[in-house]
Amino acid sequence: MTFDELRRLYEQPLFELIQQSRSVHEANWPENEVQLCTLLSIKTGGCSEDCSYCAQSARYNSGVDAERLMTCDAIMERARAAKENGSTRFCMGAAWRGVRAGTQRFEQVLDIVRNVSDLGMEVCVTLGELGPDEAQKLRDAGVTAYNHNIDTSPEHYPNIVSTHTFDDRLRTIRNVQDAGMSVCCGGILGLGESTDDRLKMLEVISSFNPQPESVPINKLMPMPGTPLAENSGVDVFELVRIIALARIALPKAKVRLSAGRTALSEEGQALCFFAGANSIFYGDKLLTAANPAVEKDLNLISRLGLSTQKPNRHLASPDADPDRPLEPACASS
Ligand code: SAM
Ligand code: DTB
Ligand code: SF4
Repeated sequence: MTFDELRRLYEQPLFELIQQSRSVHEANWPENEVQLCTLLSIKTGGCSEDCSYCAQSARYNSGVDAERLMTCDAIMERARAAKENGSTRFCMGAAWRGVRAGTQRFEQVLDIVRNVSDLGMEVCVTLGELGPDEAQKLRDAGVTAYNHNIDTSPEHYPNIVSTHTFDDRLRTIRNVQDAGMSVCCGGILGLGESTDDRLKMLEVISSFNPQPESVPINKLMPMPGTPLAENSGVDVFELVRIIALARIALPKAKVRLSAGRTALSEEGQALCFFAGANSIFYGDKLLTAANPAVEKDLNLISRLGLSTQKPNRHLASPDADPDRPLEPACASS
């Protein structure tokens, strides 16, 4: 969808915009389901990059210490618990600039992915920059979706990050698509961007071919010690408008109401679901920051008469090898 089309939609009164996004939503997602995705930071902190919103950058005194990559066994324990709690997607994040094939840590990640993939949930990872080779190996190991956000408009991006470029992000996304993984790509509201920046971000995301399978919309959680620690919040109706636009511009994508729900009322979240959001991160913690409690989320979903998404076996492991046992042990155990 072009910038001008997005702008025209955006300029309508809120209720008209929501009416349109609701009808796109009903046509494409008649089930009234919310997908529950569990997020786990498998490698926290100490990142070389300078993303000015991120508590995991080694450049800021955010109080988040650098940790080592979690063991495969510890990750499997969390993945099994996530499945038992009703998650249909397990997303693993690492605070790295990127990964390189042939390194020990990449081999460890592949082992982790193979194991998690055999649990039958969708497997998403976000590990930073990927080349074509790394993308292919991740896909072969069982990754269903790769999260790589463009975060904001191409114009605003250099104000937020200096250690890599917007084009670097696009290149990784291309590599992910060429390898046959789904793309999960969204952004953050509250980085000091203008409305036009938000619309340009959606213009870029909706122009991907194929369109992303999921679009996380994060609301900045201002992290102490980062350059954006004092940024002011995002108006809830602005958030709802961007969700509505994402729903219209990407009718088949999961629109994920992502970071920042702890600062949103239940009514605000309900409006986001009504406007087109159909997925959340589920569990008391995001990567380093807080998320609403599991019971609170289940309670809200139930009071709204929504249901939680059933597992999608088709997406669960695109290349699962029928000869491999369902749950092999981690290589290191
Ligand atoms: N290092 C990888 C990368 O940059 O793609 C993966 C991890 S990174 C933390 C994943 C995404 O989390 C970022 O692209 C950003 O959209 C989101 N994020 C990080 N910190 C945030 C914050 N303080 N508030 C809202 N979203 C945040
Ligand atoms: C995404 O767009 N949001 C998630 C996930 N992808 C990896 C991360 C949110 C991070 C929030 C800040 C934190 O926990 O440090
Ligand atoms: Fe590193 Fe990702 Fe955080 Fe940027 S957003 S500092 S690349 S972990």
